[in-house]
Amino acid sequence: MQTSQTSRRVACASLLVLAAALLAGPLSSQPAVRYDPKTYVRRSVDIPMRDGVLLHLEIFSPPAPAEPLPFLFTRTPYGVSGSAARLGTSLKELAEEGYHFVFQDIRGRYQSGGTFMMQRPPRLVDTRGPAIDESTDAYDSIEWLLTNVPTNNGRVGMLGVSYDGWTTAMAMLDPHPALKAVSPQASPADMFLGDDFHHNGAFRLSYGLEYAWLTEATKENATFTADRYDMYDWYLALGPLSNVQTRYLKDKRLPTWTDFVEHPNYDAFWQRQAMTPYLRRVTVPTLNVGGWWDQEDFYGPITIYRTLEQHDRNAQNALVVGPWWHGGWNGPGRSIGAIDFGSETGKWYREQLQAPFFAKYLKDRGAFTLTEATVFESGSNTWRTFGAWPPREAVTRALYFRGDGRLSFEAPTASESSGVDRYVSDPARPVPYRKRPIEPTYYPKGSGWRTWLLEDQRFVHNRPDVLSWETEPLADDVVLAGDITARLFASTTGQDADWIVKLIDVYPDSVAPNHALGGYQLMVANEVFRGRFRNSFEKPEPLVPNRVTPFTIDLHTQSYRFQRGHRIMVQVQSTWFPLIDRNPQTWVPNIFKATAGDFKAQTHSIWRTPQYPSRVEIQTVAR
Ligand code: PG9
Repeated sequence: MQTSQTSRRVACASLLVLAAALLAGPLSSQPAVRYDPKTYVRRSVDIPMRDGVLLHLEIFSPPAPAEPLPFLFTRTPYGVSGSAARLGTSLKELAEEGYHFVFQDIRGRYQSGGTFMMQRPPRLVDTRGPAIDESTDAYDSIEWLLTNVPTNNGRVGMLGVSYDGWTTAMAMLDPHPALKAVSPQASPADMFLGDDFHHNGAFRLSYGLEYAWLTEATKENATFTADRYDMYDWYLALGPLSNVQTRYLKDKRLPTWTDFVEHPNYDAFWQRQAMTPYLRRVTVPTLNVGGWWDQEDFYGPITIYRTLEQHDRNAQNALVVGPWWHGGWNGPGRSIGAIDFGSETGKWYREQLQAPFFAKYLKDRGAFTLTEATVFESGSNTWRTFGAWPPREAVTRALYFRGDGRLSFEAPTASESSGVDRYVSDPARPVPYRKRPIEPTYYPKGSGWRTWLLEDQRFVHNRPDVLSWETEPLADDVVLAGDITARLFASTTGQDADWIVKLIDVYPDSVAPNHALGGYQLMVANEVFRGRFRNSFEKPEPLVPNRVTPFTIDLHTQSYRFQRGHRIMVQVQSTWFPLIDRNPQTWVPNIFKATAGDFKAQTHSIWRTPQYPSRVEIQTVAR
């Protein structure tokens, strides 16, 4: 509580700060006062939303701010109890600058009232009261903050990672007028096409089930447990997806699991939850943040950036992507697993981009200008900036699959008119997506989940059901900067198949000074495509057995320098277990309801002829 003496001191200090700010011009580069994160004072409060539901807030403010401060607001389903510690770690740069930090439990989670709904679609009418969604909850909370928290400057910024990034994006759709800047970080955009729960219609089994359990088994995060350590074995023993309810969940209902089962295609349920239809204008300056090796939501931040970009008349929409796992920018960001990126990229981002971004838009402070695209180029391990992403100057080059496992910038010649490579994909012996044993996604601590995208792919190289094509050692650097697209011509003896394509940097046999990296196969881009969706995600169709069929697979985007002496490799396989559920490879209308007998081994063929030139296209820049 403030005494009248401290109020007078604050008022005097505020006048001095104002005078200093006027003398220094509108954008002075140094904060006038530094705040100590350890001294922030906490206040807990439950505040009413427009439908009367109470949401829980924790507010942290400097004890006697020297000036009216803006708010930084995060809305989360994961509980606000750890928020205080963040002021001294991931939010340290901002806390030193001085903000009112506000953390809120969203509806139905932890200490908030109401009902949790996984990614509540915007403005779904609640028949029992006025329409609410995450956007209105953000709006109502901001309204309350402005009138109930003293010494605020009337401006609010929002930020958060993943679900908290998504609630940030929801708040910007129809923003409160005081919302002046947002940073949605690793926000999902579409759970059927590219984020946590499915990729191109292929179900992310281990993530989907374990996350539904985490958030829906109880009101607070629940630990997913299994009676085996290696989840590869556990999921295989569980059998078809129809056994999840009967053998694991039993009488327990997880609404999200039921939704997976009832919505196997891209129907209205997934479409109304997807973000892009709602992104019709850039409402406030927006710093989109993503990680090149984000194991959960990479499609989301890139898609949100690109969709907003089409409406960005005032250059207020920007992109930052670094060498990070999901949320890795909140840590040091120096390395992932065996791969060292040469500097503390997370710290750099927080100091050089995040803190100046909010200082500019919430405090009119600093000389920061919003750069369109700031991307970390791994390989050379340098930050680069571009006026557009992908860069306007990028050119597309194709890496063709050739005979004898070769990969080449030259297309197949007439003498290769029968070129094909085949493998048997057996759902009973799926390829593990990461090295076994595979721990559950989040627990125990130290699970390989965060780092798996950077694992050495030699653990599956030369398996009979994993095909590889590889270039000669590169004579010059190849600088990937932009999009990557696989164009496969494939056939199968079955009626459905998954195609997993991985673009890989193969290190030279000997690497100095870190000899252990010799021959390392580092995945630079990857994706899965479920064949039944090749013509439509809404209306799947069986594949015609043995008919060569084109598949276009978006491997997303990267900034990566394949260095001279390295090789480029592409691997293709049809299982990635238990990350992706097994495709029965026979026709069933709903794989969630398939029986054990529906799963059959099939022979898949990847064609590499002048007529069917399977390839991976990459966008490159000269240097
Ligand atoms: N990737 C998580 C998530 C976000 C949104 C919906 C479902 C899951 C997360 O880390 O929050």
